[in-house]
Amino acid sequence: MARRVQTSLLIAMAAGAILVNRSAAQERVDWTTKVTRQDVMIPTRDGVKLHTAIYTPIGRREPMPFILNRSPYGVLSGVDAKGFPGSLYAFRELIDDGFIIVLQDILGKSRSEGTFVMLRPPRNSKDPKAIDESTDTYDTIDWLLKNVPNNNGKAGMMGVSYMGWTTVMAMLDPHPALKAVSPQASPADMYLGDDFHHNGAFRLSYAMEYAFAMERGAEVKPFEFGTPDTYQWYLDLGPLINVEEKYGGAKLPTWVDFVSHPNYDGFWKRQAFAPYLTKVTVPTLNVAGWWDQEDFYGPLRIYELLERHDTHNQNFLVVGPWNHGGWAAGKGDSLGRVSFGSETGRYFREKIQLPWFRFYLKGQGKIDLAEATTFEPGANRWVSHTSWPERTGTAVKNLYLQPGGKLAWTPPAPGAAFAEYLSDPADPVPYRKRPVDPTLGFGGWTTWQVQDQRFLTGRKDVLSWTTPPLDQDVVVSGSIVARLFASTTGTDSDWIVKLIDAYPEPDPADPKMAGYQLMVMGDVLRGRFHQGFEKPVALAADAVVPYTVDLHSVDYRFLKGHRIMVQVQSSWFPLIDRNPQTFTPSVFEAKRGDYRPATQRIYQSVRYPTHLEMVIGH
Ligand code: PG9
Repeated sequence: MARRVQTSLLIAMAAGAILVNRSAAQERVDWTTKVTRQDVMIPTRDGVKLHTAIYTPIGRREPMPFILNRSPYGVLSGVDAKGFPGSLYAFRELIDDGFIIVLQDILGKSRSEGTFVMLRPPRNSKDPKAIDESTDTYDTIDWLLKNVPNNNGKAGMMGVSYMGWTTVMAMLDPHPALKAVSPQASPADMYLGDDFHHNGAFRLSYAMEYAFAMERGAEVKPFEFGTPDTYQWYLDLGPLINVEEKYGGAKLPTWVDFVSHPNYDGFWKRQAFAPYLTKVTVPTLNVAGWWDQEDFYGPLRIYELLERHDTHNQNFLVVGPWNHGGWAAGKGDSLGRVSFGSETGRYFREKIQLPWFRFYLKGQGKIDLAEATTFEPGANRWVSHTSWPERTGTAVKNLYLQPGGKLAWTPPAPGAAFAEYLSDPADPVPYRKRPVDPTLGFGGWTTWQVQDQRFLTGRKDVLSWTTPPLDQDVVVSGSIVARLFASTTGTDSDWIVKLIDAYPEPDPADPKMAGYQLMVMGDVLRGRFHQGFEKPVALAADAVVPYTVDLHSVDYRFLKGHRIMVQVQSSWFPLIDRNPQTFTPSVFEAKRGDYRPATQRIYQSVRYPTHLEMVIGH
């Protein structure tokens, strides 16, 4: 019987931050009828033992392959009354098909021995004694092959987010039995585009709450705010130094790393995947969600890095209409108020993920997968591509900001050269509707990117430009970049650009969405880094500066009658820490008095034509 399962934070984290929408009705499974369970401590080459839970399908005679998932979140946290973890839901179809599921606590977490290091960088390969997540995985697979009865000698790996990241680590130096992997929403670069920073802007609420949750002990322990509105809490916090002075941030290695490495230095570069993904070692199914609130940059970057070396066509990409991990459980027929017309999560699990592992680990069926498969919201259909994001036969077009809050495909005619607003750090723009409940829970965080942007209507520090109602569908499909010309009266500034689908009002085709403003893509650039992320520079007050804000790639159909909207603002709080708007060598050193209002001008003139560059059409 289908019942609503109340999923706790811990279950979610154990499941790889599988953010099962609260509303998603799931079947409650009696795992005792499906799998046997064995808990073991697996020794690795340096003598450290890793806690591992092995779930073997019942009633199968044929030798079975393994699917390994390695987690920092405590694989046995959030178990049901019979002792089975909620994370098994993500493997439901694989269990039914006869795969042995292996969940492992990584080094230093939960029941495993050793010391945890956040995103431990790959070892020095010249040091024979060095270990990393890759060697731990190798040793684990070796042990499983020798000790678990009735295995077929093959292993696969999959996981979402941190477990996607441990999957990528396993690919760097794979065990010969590792035959297929699916890294899903794995971060690839924590400075440029994933959980902790975007384009040099510090993701305050996620980064702080995550560091506190992960580094105050071996088990996950969410930060206690003691207030329902964390927006107010972060505002009251004041300068970032107070995380150390008032809340003991200096005891958390990851917080210390944030403070010690405010720029894109060797620390972040060593942790990023770019230097390591120099060959495709194992067939790889990369998975991302258009509205992933944590790691959207990562999976696309991993795909791109591997693609450069994919001489045997083993590297694939799937992007669906999902939030972080939204494909891993539940139907995926909607996200927040937005409907997709079919069960996209189920489709992915049954028609893509299961056949993928069946083919590579059991030699059954065939792989009939396009190079890249994307779901196109608006049209609500899956589209196959021969490459992603750039494709032949498509045209790059510029969408220009125009005087009077208009948008057009032609450069601006003479008129008001700029539009301006006051950005005040004492009253930053909330990134989602207040109250902003804690990030690591099941509240607004999981769907904030599809929240109706009309909650900002009336704010004078959010500027909008809009096309007339479209007389035909516009498909934006590929890379998208904002070329912004802007000035500030301050000496540093954040620039946030959002591409929005403004639904018609009334909307007979979809009455519940009438007037809705759906963010299709948005991102931030910290102005100090406009010449490079390694070295911040103060902005010259009042000077018009060209900025490039990378909006990554989208595959989205703006329907006839809808309007395309672009918004620009200078804060997104507390997702991004407040830019003091006064240059200091590091934002972590900014004092209360450095946080000052600034007047921002966005240019829309013949000389300074701010525009979005996008690939139009299929
Ligand atoms: N987004 C999470 C994360 C991954 C890696 C490092 C830090 C955070 C996660 O969901 O696991």
